[in-house]
Amino acid sequence: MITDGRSTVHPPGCRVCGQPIRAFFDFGRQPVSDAFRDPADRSAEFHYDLAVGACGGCAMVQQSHEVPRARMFHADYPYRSSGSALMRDHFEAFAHHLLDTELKVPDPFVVEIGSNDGVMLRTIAQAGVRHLGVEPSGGAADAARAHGVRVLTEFFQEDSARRIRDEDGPAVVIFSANTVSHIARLDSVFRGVDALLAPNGVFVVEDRYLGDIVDSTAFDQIYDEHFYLFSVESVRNASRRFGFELVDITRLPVHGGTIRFTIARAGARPVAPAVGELLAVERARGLAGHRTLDRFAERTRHARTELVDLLRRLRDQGRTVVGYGATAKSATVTNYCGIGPDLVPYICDSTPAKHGKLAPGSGIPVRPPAAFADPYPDYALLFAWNHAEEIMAKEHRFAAAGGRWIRYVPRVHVV
Ligand code: JHZ
Ligand code: SAH
Ligand code: ZN
Repeated sequence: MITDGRSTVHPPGCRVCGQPIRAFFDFGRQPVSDAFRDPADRSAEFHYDLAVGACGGCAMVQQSHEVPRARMFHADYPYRSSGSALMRDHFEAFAHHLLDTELKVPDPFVVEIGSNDGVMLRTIAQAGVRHLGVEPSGGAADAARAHGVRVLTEFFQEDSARRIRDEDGPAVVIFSANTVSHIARLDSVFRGVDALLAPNGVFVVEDRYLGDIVDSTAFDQIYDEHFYLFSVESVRNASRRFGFELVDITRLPVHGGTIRFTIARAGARPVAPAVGELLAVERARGLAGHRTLDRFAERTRHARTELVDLLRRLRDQGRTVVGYGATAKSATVTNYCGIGPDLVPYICDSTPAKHGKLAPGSGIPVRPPAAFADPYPDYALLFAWNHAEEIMAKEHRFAAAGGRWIRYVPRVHVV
């Protein structure tokens, strides 16, 4: 491992199995995606090289440079899962599902890795079930505590997991959504799960699905926090390496295409047919192969050209364009496409911690949603495309007033 003072560079080998990686895309220098800056902050902005490749041995798609985790996840980490009604409903439904199934045992104990503001665990807490969130970002952890959720403000890793096992006993469910892909040290995660999980317990992991990212050319799902992009093949291989088995999968529509992976100790549970079925589809299409990923890279370059051409044309015609949703994903779009305040003068977003700040790299100011109608722009560039339904319903007056939405997933188009 070499530290160049800006980011950590690893020898060209898979972070899971050590085999060679085939690079398929390099987005160039990128900022930390959730590092919204104070306009008065004159310090140099941290940048790193955002490049992705696929392992020839275990099929894991991963980044070649790792941003130190403390730069991403800290007391001021701004993302709050509960900012979306869709995600609140999604996790509440899943909590009820757990309460009705895995948690119907005497004195169950549930652990969540990356519990954020308690969007899932608040339902578990209300049901009076023993639980613990493990969440390094202090502000998010405090927000969960305000909802009656018990939280440990730490990174989940082998040693914290062992401590939890010693103090609280084994967990029948370890759940983690949109977090395991953020942890480069998967070995430490699996060893921690091994230490903490009950013999017949389940480790349930929800994350973006590589197949959906490729199919919809959702290149903006690639940014610092998403160190890995998971497939059935790569998660099955990683699980096996650490004495576990992928026993079930469920595809879900949230965040533009998610999979819920259910992982158990090897031999503890039967493997559902869905695993082999999607694995066969991945192999038949060569999901982690160079043809598929090179075509994805080509479509990504094409999307950049189309989007920048559209924004320049609109500017030259005197049309106004405002961004909607200061997502982490948007950092890749703005910085890879070179979109700054000249093309998109501000972004409206409902997260209070982002208001009055500048989006990372691009320096585009973030304003509250009230600024959107004051006055309406001619066009709105929907960075939070995964929340399109919720946002378009909230902002229905914009379209009624003649406003148009610009989308870039699955292709650049105006709605
Ligand atoms: P959203 C983050 O990604 C980071 P982001 C992380 N890496 C990840 O994987 C996912 O979350 C889970 C705003 N908004 O969900 C709020 C409105 O303004 O696409 C958010 O800033 N009005 C952990 O940031 C953003 O949009 C609304 O009505 O890409 C949405 O962020 C709604 C619903 C949202 O995640
Ligand atoms: N589960 C929520 C939150 C996702 S945001 C949801 O799906 O919406 C990712 C969260 O993981 C952040 O709150 C971040 O602080 C946390 N996180 C990052 N690394 C972690 C680690 N090693 N252990 C536990 N949480 C971690
Ligand atoms: Zn590998």
